[in-house]
Amino acid sequence: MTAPIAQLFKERILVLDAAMGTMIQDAGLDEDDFRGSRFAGHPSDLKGNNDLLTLTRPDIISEIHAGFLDAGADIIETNTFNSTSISQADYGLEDLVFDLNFEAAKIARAAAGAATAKTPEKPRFVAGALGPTNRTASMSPDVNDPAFRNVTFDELVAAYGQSIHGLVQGGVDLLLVETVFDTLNCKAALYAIAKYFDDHGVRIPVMISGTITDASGRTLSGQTPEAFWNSVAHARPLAVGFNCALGAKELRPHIQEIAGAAAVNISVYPNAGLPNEFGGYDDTPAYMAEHLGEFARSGFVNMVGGCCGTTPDHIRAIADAVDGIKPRAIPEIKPHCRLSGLEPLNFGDVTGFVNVGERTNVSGSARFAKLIRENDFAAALDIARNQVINGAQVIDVNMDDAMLDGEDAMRTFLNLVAAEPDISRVPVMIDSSKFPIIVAGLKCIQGKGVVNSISLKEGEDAFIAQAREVMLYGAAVVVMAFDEDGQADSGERMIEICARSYRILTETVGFPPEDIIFDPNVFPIATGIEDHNNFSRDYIHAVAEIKKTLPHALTSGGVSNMSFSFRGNNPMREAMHSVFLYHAIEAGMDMGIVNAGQLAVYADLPEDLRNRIEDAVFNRRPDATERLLEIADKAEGQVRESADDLGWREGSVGERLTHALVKGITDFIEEDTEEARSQAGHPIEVIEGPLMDGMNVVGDLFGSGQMFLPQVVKSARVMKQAVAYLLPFLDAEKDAKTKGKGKIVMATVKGDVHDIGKNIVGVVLQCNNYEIVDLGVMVPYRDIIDTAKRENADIIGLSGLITPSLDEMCTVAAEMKREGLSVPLLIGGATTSKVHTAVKVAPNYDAPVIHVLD
Ligand code: THG
Repeated sequence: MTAPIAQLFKERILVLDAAMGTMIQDAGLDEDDFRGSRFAGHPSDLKGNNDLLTLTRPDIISEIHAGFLDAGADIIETNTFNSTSISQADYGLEDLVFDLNFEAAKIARAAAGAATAKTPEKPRFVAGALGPTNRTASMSPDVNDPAFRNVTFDELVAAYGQSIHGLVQGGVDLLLVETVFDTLNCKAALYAIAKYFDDHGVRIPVMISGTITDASGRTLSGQTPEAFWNSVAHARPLAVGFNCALGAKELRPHIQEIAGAAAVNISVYPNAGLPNEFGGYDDTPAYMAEHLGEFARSGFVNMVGGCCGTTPDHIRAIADAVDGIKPRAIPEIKPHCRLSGLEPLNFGDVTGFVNVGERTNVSGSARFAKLIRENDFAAALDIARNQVINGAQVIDVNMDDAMLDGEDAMRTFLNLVAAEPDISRVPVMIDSSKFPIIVAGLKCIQGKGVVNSISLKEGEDAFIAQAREVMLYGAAVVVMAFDEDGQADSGERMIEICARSYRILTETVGFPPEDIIFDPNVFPIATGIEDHNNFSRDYIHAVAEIKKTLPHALTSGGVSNMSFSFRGNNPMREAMHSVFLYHAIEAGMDMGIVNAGQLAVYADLPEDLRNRIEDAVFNRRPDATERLLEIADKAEGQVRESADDLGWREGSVGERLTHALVKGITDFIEEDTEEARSQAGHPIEVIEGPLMDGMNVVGDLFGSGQMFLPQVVKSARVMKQAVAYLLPFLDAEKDAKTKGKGKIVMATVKGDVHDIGKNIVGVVLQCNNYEIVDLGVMVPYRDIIDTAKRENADIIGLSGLITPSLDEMCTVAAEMKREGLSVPLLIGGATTSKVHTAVKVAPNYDAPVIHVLD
């Protein structure tokens, strides 16, 4: 049955109430009001404990509710923002938690009932407010100990559980987890809610509201709006959005971002502006209503209201402003796996292969194991950081070692990772064969991570129980092809076990299919044991079959396993990985655990070596293993050739530059660039000629799946160094010229950090006498538009490498139109295309929108 409130959301934009705190402050109460007779003898001060008024001055709380309802609120919030044992501990009142929540719900219920009775055509609802508490689960309060936490996930779950019990018993219509500073606190609340619903056989709608704390556009714990959504979407809330901290105007881009990502109702209840010097709030009802009215007309919102500094007058004006405007239509968003660290990682149609860094694994890296055993966490973090720098899009963390307390090591390491934004940017894959270690890890990550792994090895009951638990934390899951009879070692068994797991997960557990990642088992080949010869072939075949028959499920595997028999011969192993990956990705492999810093380029492998590896991967001839062994030593040399042997130095300067770009070699880049420059008429010709030619080769190899992101990152570094070398020459030339041809504002759009292409374009344009204002990376549209206006720009150029940037470019275009700009808009970057520019970007803007290649 659809809850009545869910039905109402389809009909109109709903209005939430305003800030209880502001109203209580205005009532000018003193210590005695807070104490009442019940707490007259309480040992500590109670003034300021607003939630206590529920028990001591219910008349005031009831009156405030009535004021909001009278102003037009459809939903009022219970006076329970701080009614958790954690927050009440400040006053020594943690034993009151049930009463506070229960009574607050009853007061609100009575007020809402009275209002509904007066106007039955406008039913009113009560939202049970669950505040963030005054502690954060993913940040350390101690600067000297970043792994320290003053509240744990379990403590939060227990505390929220008590509050939820009181609220539900008191009769709230829905629960609102609000003012979320730290998504891990929120995930604990969502866990407690789901558990409560299961244990008590009840189910009421849940709404979630995060807080963007400042101009960074992130939550206090560092997540972007979309990453926040990905972390909480598993609760399937009736609505999600933002409240508090910012005013309506400042919240606009963040609401817009989450509205674009979430296929649920969107809510917003801002403060009455940013606090002034006296801590007061200045946005008037008319001003706030104007902005929220505009949100409604722009199709961003389904529910509006007010937070700090807002009053019944604000609500009245807001209700008026949205009256009669159609609620935002819930967009259709394809079911793709959507992970997050501080930033989102969405598997879409075009994201391509995702590589997971394997190095933070005590059983997969002797060095990492040693560091963890010796408690050298700083150096262990460097390993994680290097993987991300080298292009790992997820990091696999494994602490399975007989000599370690795995749970403790997992907790410490993940808590430390959380304090490093350049690592925690990416999602975490929690890798363990011991479920308690996995759970310990899940309690430490605010993002949406991946559990690696569960399987049917202990039977269906354990599998189902573990899958249910994973779902409560909102993680995706790797399922190994493993059942009661052992690990699948034939293509048939791989497919059969994955299909059975899929059925149980989707039908019995209700696990979202897009969050299931199958690992059919990557085993070593060329071991000399005949039974092993089909392992890679079977894996590749199983991947193709899974992609074909199990809708939305993803596939993965531990790539380095397949080359174990060549341990010690890294060049050989890298060559094998590259051949294996090339074919597995072609078959549909979505992600793989790899050494992101060490991937050979398929197209670059010596042909003989590549053929022999292919023979082994596909078990194409009985002597395939022998023929690999035959050249193993030579392969080491053959492959090393590209690294050590300087044969490639014999080629033309263009060939050398291309080789350096494809291989990511910086050793000779300045010398070669200088040679090219001395031959060219103008230094810009080096960029436009040989360097661009080389990058085009990289682009083609990437496009055809023969190079991977980590390698492209290396190529980009080489390019950057070459351009940096040329810059002084370019500057010297430029100074000699006269006044510019025009001014171009350029930026990599919000959500994207890639700028090497854009920087090169900037250099080329400057050399052609354009004045460039480069705003850098991750630039919000506000800054782009403001700068273009201030600088009187002739053109705006947007750049981006990753798929989400495409949507952001549409947003920038629409905002440019809204702001009345009329300068041409250039669209460039790897994922952009002529078609997307024409079909998706251009319709948002009236002046010319032009797709540019380089
Ligand atoms: N499937 C899933 N998870 C997995 C695997 C899998 N997790 C672990 C593993 N397999 C993937 N990770 C690694 C990590 C390292 C190596 C192999 C797989 C590796 N390490 C070098 C070695 O052992 O020779 C270590 C060298 C060193 O000490 O640095 O090969 O299949 N779901």
